[in-house]
Order: sequence, then structure tokens, then C-alpha cells
Amino acid sequence: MINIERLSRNIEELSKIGRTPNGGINRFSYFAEEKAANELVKQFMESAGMTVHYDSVGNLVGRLEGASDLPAILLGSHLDTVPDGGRFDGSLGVLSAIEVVHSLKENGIMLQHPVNVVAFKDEEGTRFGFGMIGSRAVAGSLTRKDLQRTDDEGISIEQAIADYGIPRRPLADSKLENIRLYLEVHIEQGKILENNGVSVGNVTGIAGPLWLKFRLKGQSEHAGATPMNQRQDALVGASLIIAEVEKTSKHFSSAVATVGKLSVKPNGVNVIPGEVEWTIDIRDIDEDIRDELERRIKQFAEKIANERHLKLEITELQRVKPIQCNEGLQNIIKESIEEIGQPVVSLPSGAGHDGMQFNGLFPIGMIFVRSKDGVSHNPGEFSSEEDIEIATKVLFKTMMKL
Ligand code: HGY
Ligand code: MN
Ligand code: MN
Repeated sequence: MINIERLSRNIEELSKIGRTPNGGINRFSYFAEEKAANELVKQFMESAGMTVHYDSVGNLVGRLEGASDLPAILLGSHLDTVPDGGRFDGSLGVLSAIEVVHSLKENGIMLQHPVNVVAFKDEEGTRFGFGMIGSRAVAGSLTRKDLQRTDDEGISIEQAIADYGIPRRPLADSKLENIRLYLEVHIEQGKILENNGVSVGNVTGIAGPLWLKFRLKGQSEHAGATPMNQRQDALVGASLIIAEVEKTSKHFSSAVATVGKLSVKPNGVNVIPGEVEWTIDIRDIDEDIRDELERRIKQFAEKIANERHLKLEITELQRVKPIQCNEGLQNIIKESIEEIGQPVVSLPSGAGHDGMQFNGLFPIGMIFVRSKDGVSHNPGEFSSEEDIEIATKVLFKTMMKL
């Protein structure tokens, strides 16, 4: 049904692009490595019999015509990575979708529905602190204002797209109309499938990431000449707030909150930090819980800032609603899992995914693949060829049922 040797080869070849010294992958949007990855995947799409083009934000869009001009089935995932990321996060979804199309083509099976396979731009948000750029464009929700966000060097998304070689076109050109549904294969990045001893899972919903940037301003002063009770130390203030982020999150069973990036100015051994900037990533499958956690963290931060005469600025980087996957689609995925003789496990996704951008536009379904030790966003990220074969078969079967 599918050719797992070809899929494994493609995963291996793609994983070489952007390789870091310790075996991770750096592929940040609109840079050379990410472009090379797209160019390689473009070849895979063409070998699978698809027509391929780059859209107005640089999404790589492959298309296989159907027997009729019914709404298309949209498949895809992302090729960009987090810093020192793994070889399966995103890549597996794009390559397994291409493998299904390739297998349909070479077995002479023409579906009623056309199929679009998309490698969505910048799902991770690594470069601009604003993720899912490509899927927002496909959903028609990306604005010119969004493209003014800049990376740490001050380059805007709009400038990066131009430098990438994409001619300036209306963003609306990227919106995909006439889509029946969206399906994505992705690694679980958690331990639930492994704890249940199963290869694949049906995803019930996706927790929504809320990304905030905190900036705390105090006073840079001499570390030796300034008495302890006369300081406005921004780093001590930030440290108290960051410790509270972990403490407060533990009050909620399913919520998570993470400080992933932190910078200190002027960052000298003998200088009291005058300014500290950090990010907080807050998530829950329930939006009310996420909002309550956000409120408590902000309230505590204000308290610390007041007590220590520090100036606090909070900027919202992105706020993505948690979503439920479509019941009907989940049932077809569960049937497919059963028919290939695998136990059915349903689970929510703690990680965010491109499908969230299509909430309210068309049905969304996801198929998870077991992650070894639940490790991801790490060079040690691993899923077995056997599990990948099973997941790709589930995708194939689901497509046939649709
Ligand atoms: O951050 C996430 O949840 C995903 O890896 N983009
Ligand atoms: Mn990721
Ligand atoms: Mn991902």
C-alpha cells in the first residue's frame, strides 16, 4: 500500500539539511537551510505526480487532481524547526502525506477529491516569535500588519519573504478555497502512546499556545558600590516572577507554562542588570483555565514590579485558541486504526499545530505517531520506521474512506 523504504529514505535525506554539530536541526524560516529543505521536498512532490508552486508567503503547495472537482482534501505540516530540533517534528507530516499521494499515483488510484499537500511556513515561530505564518495565510487570516514583525536582527517577515525570492503578491492569493477537510500526521511529542504501548493515536483536540514577552526595567548600577537595599535589580525581579510561573501553573492539572528565552542587559559580571526580557508560553486545552493562569502570572508580576520599583511591560506575541478535532473525522481515523489491527488510543495534543488555524473553516483531524521517551524539540527526537509505516497506512486508509 505505501512504500516505507522510500519514505524512510526521504526522511533521512531531509534530516541532513540544517544539521547542527550535536545532531539537531536548525531550519528557520526564509533562511538558506529552510529554502534547501523546501526545494528537496518540492522534488519529492513532483516525483509523486503533483504540480507544485510557492504561494505568496512561501508555502510549498503540491496538488494532485481528483476524478472530480470536489473540494480538496488538505494534508500537510511544516519543515521549519525549533533551535536544535528533531528530524520528525513537522517533516514527518509533510513526507508521509507525499508518500500517500505517491502510492495512490503509482497504484493508479484516483480519488474523487483533489489532494493538496502543503509545507506550511514557520509553524514554530522560532525566528519571529510569531508562529503558523503559512497556515494563517492558507486560512486567509494573515494580515500585512502581521508581516511587520521582526526577527532579532530587525528583519521583518515581509522583508524575509522578498529576500527569499517570493514576488510580492496579495496575501489573499495564499488562501485555499474549496477545502473539504484537513488531516495531519505528527509525532506526539509526549509519552501517552508510549505509556499505552501503541504506535499511533487519534487526536481529540489541540491545546492553544499563548506567547507573551515580559520586559522588566530597573537601573544598571555598579555591582560593588551599590548597597543591597538601594538597588533596582531587574534580574532578581524577573527571577521571582519566573519561579512563580512554575509554582502557579502547578495549581492547574493540565495547564503548562514555560519561560524559554531570556536576555539580560547590559549583561556584565560587575553590573546590576538594568533590563531583563523573557518569553512565557502558556497552554491549556481549556481556554478559561489558560486565561486564569495568564491573569495570575500577570498579577504577580505587577506586584513584584511595584514592590521593587521596576517598570513592567507585557507584549502579546501570539494567542491561538485551543481547538477540538472534528468528531466525524476522528471516527474515520479510529476505524482506520482498527482495520489495520492496531488498538485505538485517543489523546489531546499539548503541542500546537497548523490545523488550529483552520478552526471554524473546515474539519480538522490529526494522527499521532509514538515518540520514544516522549522526547521532542531535541536532537534525540525519535519515531520507529515501524510506527511511521503504521501511521502512514492509517492516513492512506483514512483518505480512501473519505
Ligand atoms: O510550539 C508548539 O507547540 C509547536 O511545536 N509549534
Ligand atoms: Mn514543534
Ligand atoms: Mn510540529
